[in-house]
Amino acid sequence: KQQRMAWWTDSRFGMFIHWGLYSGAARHEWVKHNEALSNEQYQKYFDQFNPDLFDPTKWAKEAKAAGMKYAVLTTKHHEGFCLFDSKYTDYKAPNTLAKRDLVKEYVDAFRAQGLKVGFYYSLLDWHHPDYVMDDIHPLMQKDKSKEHYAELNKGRDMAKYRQYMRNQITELLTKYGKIDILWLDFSFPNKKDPSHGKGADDWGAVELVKLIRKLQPGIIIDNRLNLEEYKDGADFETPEQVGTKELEKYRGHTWETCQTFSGSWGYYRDENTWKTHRQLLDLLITSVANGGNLILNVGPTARGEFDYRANNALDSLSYWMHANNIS
Ligand code: FUL
Repeated sequence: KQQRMAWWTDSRFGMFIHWGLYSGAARHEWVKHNEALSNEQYQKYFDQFNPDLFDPTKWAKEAKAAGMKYAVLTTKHHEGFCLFDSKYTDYKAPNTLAKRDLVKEYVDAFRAQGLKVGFYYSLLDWHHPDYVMDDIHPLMQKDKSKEHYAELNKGRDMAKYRQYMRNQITELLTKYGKIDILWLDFSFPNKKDPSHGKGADDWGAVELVKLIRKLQPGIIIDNRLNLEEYKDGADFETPEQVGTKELEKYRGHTWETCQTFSGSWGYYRDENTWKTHRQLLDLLITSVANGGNLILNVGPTARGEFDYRANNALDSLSYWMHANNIS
């Protein structure tokens, strides 16, 4: 384990990229849940998805200039839409106006800049017809009664969904060369009520990890399968949006804190809570000082661009790296 983690521990700083149909709604990657939208209501973001400004080389150069050494892109977020060309679904970028596999272009561009390449893959799926709905599913938001739960889930089969995940993860880990990180998201620990949310067993987590390690022996995996017993299942902890003062709690662990510029992970046009450049630097410095990594998130627009506020933030980090002779 220590061997496969060496490059990562040394890297300290990475870029998270949350990009999907929700980028078009431009008001949080959980918009389907937050507004209890049906598949029909959500369809317009698929029909209109047209990333005409997508230039992953530009993204990769910005990440590199800011001192980041690796990136993790949402190949599929909770909404279920796939940025890659999967045999197992029609709900994917090649079937939108993008007409192509966007993951492939990301991989090629970031690798060409010398950055390590990671995939985020959501365990939750709010679009798949076999995914058993729970309390946090968009369609459960208006009525959380047992009757509604039973009615919505008639005919749904998690075993089929588990197979779908295995198939897609196999595609991701066999079609794009060496993948450095797999960031699976997420499980509820100690889940008691199956209608509440899902945990390791629902994902078939032990089998999944074996498959992943077989396909990509050098890959590192986050801890969000929440496998309490099986030690091979998690390489690093993932404290999310924690303040700088809390980070010392993780000393001595292997960890990466994931943080946003403004609160949401997906592009949120009207969010006015952007961290100052000084706050971002504080985050980076305290993460490293406490022995961890920082993965800072950018939520590109649906057209495929970084927002000007994200560009400014990255520029300020880049300036700091340059001024301090860090490359
Ligand atoms: C969370 C997700 O629900 C968020 O949307 C985001 O992807 C974050 C990194 O992990 O659990």
